[in-house]
Amino acid sequence: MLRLQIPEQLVSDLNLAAERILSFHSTIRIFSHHDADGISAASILAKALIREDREFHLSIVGGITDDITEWISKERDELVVFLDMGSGDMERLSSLDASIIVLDHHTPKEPSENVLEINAHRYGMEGTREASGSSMAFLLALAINPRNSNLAHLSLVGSTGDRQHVGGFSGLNAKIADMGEKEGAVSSKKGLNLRNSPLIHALTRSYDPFIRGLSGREEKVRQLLDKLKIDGGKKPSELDEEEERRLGSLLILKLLKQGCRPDMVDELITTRYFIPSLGMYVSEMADYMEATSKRDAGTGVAMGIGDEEAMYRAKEMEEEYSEELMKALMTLEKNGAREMEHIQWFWSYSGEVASAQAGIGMQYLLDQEKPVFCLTELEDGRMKISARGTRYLVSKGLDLAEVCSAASKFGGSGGGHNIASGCTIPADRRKEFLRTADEMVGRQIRK
Ligand SMILES: [Mn+2]
Repeated sequence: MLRLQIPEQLVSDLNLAAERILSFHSTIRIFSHHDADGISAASILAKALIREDREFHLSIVGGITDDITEWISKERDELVVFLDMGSGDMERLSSLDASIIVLDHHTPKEPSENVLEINAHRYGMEGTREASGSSMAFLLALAINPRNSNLAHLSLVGSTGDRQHVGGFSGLNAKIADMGEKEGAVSSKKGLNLRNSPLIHALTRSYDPFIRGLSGREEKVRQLLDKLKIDGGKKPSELDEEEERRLGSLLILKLLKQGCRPDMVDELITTRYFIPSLGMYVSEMADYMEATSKRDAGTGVAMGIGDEEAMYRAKEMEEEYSEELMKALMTLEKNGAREMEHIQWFWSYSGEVASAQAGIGMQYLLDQEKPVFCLTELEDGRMKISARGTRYLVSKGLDLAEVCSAASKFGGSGGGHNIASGCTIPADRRKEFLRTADEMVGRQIRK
């Protein structure tokens, strides 16, 4: 534990949580968030508990709803752990008659005496960038048993799912990456940020980075590789230095031309973490996790725990998911977003890929001076909104968690991180909400 050099208060809170878990001899109830980070966090804790021969009941959920709190009361769950969520619902959780542990990295609200809340922000860490739900779960796993250090790769998978790898891991994530390398759970090397499949496929299916006029278009990719005299059957890791340089410089040029910010362009050639035991990159596994979060979260957890068959199923899900996402991104590439004074927004027609479409669109396709709001209509008359900014906009004062929290004024609810946040509102309040968001962002960025 101390090998990681984390604040003493955090160590003692983690030890307290670990003690509560290890001294509890009935079924532990776990709820985790249904995204790549939440599923990775769940796999880490599940694996740690399996190793201790403990019983648990795990659910992957979208958020803490009344159904969940009622369920906990009805089932008389005595020990409940929330992963990658909970800090936004402290009031609701503190009224429950159970021992509750929250491991989170979202912007915290008021603390509660009844809940053991271990939130990265409360220990001087920048939870948006330096620590994910998975890093917090990994710390707990270490407190449960130091041998869980060999799960470090899952922690990095979760952090990557929350896009904390952009610009290189920092803070707690960097410490975990170091530990993972020492343990042999990961190895790192600088290289092109593409999937490790034949270049024709890797470039055609590349959405992060999304390269205008190239991503999603196999014929264009072929032409480009012919021009560069590079064999499209080679994987990125098989390129010699000269080929990598030739391809890399051309892609960098394209990204600059399409208006990407330099920090995003730098991401094209970056430190890549490989998981030797699984034969895949951390970023690939994060993509698999993301796909399972949309299709079958149980498969993601099983993959995280180490089920080989689940890994194949997750790979299939990722193929389908990335195809859907590519279509959505190409639509955004063609149509762009609608501009307001301080924000931009667009409709997404696929709820499954909407948040990824917003995040990637923001980074590679849209106006870099305004955050984007992506709107999806839900079946029940409500509307889901995903808001995404950039680090550059956050450095100018943008706080999308504050903006999305304003959904409560319109009969909705929301919150999240300064750079990425979400909310749901009644569909008929859309215009009012967007107007309010536009004003709020204008005020934040002017400050
Ligand atoms: Mn998270």
